[in-house]
Amino acid sequence: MLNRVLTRWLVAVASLLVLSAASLAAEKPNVVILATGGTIAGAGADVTNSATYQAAKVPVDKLIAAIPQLQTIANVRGEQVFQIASESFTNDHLLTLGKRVAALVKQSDVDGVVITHGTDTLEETAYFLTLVVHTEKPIVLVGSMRPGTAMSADGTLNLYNAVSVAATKDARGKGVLVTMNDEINSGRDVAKVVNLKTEAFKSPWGPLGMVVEGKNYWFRLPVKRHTMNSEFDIEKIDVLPSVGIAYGAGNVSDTAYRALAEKGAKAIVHAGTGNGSVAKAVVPALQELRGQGIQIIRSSHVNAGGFVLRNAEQPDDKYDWVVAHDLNPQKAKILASVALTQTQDSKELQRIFWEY
Ligand code: DAS
Repeated sequence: MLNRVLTRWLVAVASLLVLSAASLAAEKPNVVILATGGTIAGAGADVTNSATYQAAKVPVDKLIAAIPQLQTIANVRGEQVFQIASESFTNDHLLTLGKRVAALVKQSDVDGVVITHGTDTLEETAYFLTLVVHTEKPIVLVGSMRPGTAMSADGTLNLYNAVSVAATKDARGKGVLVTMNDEINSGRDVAKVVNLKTEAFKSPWGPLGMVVEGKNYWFRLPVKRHTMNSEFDIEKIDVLPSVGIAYGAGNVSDTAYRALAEKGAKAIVHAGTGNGSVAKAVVPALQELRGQGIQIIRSSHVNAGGFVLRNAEQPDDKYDWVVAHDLNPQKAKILASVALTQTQDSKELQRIFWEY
C-alpha cells in the first residue's frame, strides 16, 4: 500500500517537473546558431597562441556546450552550415547561407538567428543578408579575434552577447546586426578596421548600441533601406553576378581592371585613393570597359570610412560612372552584385547606392 502511494507521489512530482520544464522552455525565445567557421571556431596549440592558430576547427555543438549560460536566455540549437575560414567565402556560400536564414526566419518556432563567422569577410556577409532577407527578426553575426584556446579569448562573451541580442524583441527591425566587443553594430556600416585587436570592428557612423550582461542599450537606428524595406529578395536570387575590385595607388596601371573584365566581371569597383580618385593612366581603360557595358563604381580605400560624391574630383556624369557613397570597396562589391540581379542601368545603380 505504502509503495503504491509513494509511486503515485513520485510520478506526480516527476510530471510536475516535466511540465514546469516545458513551460519554462516555452517562455524562452528560440534562437538558432548557424556556424560557418572562422576564428570563433579556431584552435591554437597553446594558451599563449592568440594569433597563431587554425580557424574553423570547433563544431557548433561544442561552441554551444562551452557556454551553458546560453540556455538560460534562450532555447538554443546549432546547425553547421560550413566550416571554413571566411576569406574563402564565395558567392555560392553567401547564397546558401542567405537561403537557410530566409527559411529559418519564416518558421514560427524561430525567434532569432545567430551566425558565427570568420571576421575577415563578416562585414560582407552581414551587408548581403541585410539587403536580401525579408524579416523583422534579429539576425546577428558574431566572430572573434582570438581562438577559444587562447588566454582572454573573446569568442564566448561575443557569442553569449550575440544570442542575447538575437533573443530580445528590441533588436527586431534594426536590420542585420554584428555583436563584437560589447558593441552592437549595423551590418551595413560595420567593417573590420584592425586585424589583431579584440576591438576590431568599427562603424564610421558609430555603433547602434551596446550589450552588457544580456541587456541591450540602443543609441541610434539605421536609416538606409534594409530587410523588410529592401527591393531585393534572396528567394528570387540564384546567381550573384561577378564584381571585381581593383586597388588604386601611386604608379597604378590599368592591368587589374582589364584582367577583371577579361574574366567576366559585370562591374568593377575602383578602390580609389582619397575621394575615390582615378589615376589619369587608368581612365582610357575604364572608358573602354564602360563602353563594353561593364559598370564602373568609384569607392575609396581610406581606412576610417570614405565618402565619395558624384563629380567632386572625377567627371562621373561624363564617364557614366557610379559612386559608392560611404561604402568601402568590399561592401560596394556586395551591393553592386545584388543590384545587378535587377538592373544594368547606371542611373538605377546610382539610386540604389544612395538608398542602401
Ligand atoms: N581567417 C579569419 C576568418 O576566418 C579568422 C577570423 O578572424 O575569424 O575570417
